[in-house]
Amino acid sequence: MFANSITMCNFVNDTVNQKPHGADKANKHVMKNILIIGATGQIGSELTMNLRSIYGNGHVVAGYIKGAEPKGELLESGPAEICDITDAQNIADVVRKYKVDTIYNLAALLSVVAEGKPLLAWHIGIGGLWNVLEVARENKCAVFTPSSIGSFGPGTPAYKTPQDTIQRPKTIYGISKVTGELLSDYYYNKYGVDTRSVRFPGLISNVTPPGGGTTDYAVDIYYSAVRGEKFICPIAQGTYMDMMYMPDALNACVQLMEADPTRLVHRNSFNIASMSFEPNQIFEAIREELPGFQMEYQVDPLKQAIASSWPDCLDDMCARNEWDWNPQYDLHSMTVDMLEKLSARL
Ligand code: AKB
Repeated sequence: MFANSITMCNFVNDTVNQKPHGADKANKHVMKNILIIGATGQIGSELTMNLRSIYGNGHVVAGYIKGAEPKGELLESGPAEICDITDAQNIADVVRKYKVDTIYNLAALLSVVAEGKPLLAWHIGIGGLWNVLEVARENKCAVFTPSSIGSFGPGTPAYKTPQDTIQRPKTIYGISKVTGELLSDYYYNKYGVDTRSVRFPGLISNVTPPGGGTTDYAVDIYYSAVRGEKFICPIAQGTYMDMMYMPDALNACVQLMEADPTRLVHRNSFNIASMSFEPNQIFEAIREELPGFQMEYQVDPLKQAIASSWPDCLDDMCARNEWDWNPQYDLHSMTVDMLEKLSARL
């Protein structure tokens, strides 16, 4: 399967030192027609609607795979196409049909699921990325591919993790994220493909729940609180991780792709941060709004091992300096909004 998806790509035999073709090196990239691969996932479902509200419904194509078809507003508000990241020809066809200039590559298995299916995680994360980058090179598209706090490992400085530092993750998720960062930089340096990326923390949203991540507890806890249930926490007290509310994450996706390329010293991938907390702190933040809420710890060994290998909090000064990253939500304001939106919906 992996070999197939690679041989479908049409590689160019360039030398290592060839200069980028440069289309995006000096000029500001303008997003006109956008393809989102993985449009029905946790980030994709909200990013698609967000981009449609900015660039116009007809200019944002929701790419999905069989079994994860868009529904409701996502389906009705704009174009949708099957777009399987493991099939380079399929991606190229959609890109040409809609004259796509920007691809958001959001197809991935999250950290816990990836540990159970390492080959599939690599096949989607790296084989798929390679397909996207080749199609982007041939069609002069810009590409956004998220990395993660999972790209760091136990040897990384855990507190205020610098932008450029040790990246020796222990999970296949992290290994594919680091490889993805390097491959994206390679395509920028060698071919001038306008690749950009952020290292997402755990993302918290009241719309589409995540599936199979280490940070999912910080979403699940709100659902338990609103349903009046006791929350069973799989992550140990004292385990700090960076987290972010989805509206800030969506802004990061748009802001970075619109950033002036002449200001970007880094590309793949930027540390971004807005809040860092451990389970007891989010529990207390919820209890301020819902005093009867209860939580008990039943630590999941796999999730805990992954969480313990990740940083406590990232230093995001490069993102702030190079493209004016400036998140709006902290733990309190996110908690108030999450509880209000979930209560209204559930
Ligand atoms: C996960 O937990 O796998 C993701 C991530 C931090 O990349 N949410």
